[in-house]
Amino acid sequence: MHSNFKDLFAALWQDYVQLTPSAEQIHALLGSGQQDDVINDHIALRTFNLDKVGLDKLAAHFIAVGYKEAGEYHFEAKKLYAKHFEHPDPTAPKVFISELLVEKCSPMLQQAVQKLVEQIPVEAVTAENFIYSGRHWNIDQATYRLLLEESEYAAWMAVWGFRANHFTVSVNALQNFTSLQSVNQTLKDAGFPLNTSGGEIKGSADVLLEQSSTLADEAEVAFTDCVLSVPSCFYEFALRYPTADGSLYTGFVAASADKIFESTNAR
Ligand code: OOG
Ligand code: NI
Repeated sequence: MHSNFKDLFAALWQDYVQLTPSAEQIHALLGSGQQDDVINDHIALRTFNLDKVGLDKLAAHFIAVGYKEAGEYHFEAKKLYAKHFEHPDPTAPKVFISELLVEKCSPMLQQAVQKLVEQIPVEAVTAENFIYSGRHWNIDQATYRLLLEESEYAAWMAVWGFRANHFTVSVNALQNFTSLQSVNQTLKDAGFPLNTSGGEIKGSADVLLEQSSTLADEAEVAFTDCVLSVPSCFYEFALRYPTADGSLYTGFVAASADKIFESTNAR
């Protein structure tokens, strides 16, 4: 396990940018260049709710560096459950971890996912690098396509495994932008396609959180029988509003998160 959150996030970022070259370009585009004003609001990870690798197994790596559970979320249609975690140090990014409720899926999906998870060595799950270790299994194209028909989330997990599926820029901390609209316009002008599911901006001042995200980059993946280009990871942008006591809202909004998940759908 890492000894502090900074080391952990540095390792997660290094893994993430390898699959998400647009993130480094966008980081440079939004930053003022005068100071390091591109701050991470949160990151997100995904998993399957099987005992070996459930949400709590991923969370343990964050709890070990001081994170505490701070909220939970249900996504009935997508068959997902999620929790978010916060750290006493306000400069630590929040962490959103979701899991696919495998038992609610078809027997075909259950079998396919069990076959993948069986291939993970038990000790891998508690190893220091687990949450940026990617996948620990082989998969063929036919299995990927079967999963994709039923659950985009399952198919993404089957290809990419354990790693940050996005980082999120805190729009509040940016020097050159004050609105999410202006961030989005700058991204579109520079040619980065946005996730438009539920509108470009999810949420509002009323729910104390506005979010937008790019559509995931595409990266080449080696299946056992071919190489395909598939959606990898995306970049998100969050603007938080103050609560009654004046401090910024720190939670997530399920209706918005439901649409953010779709940032890894095929273009
Ligand atoms: C997480 C989607 C939810 C948010 O900020 O609401 C989310 C995911 O795509 O795994 O990140
Ligand atoms: Ni997010």
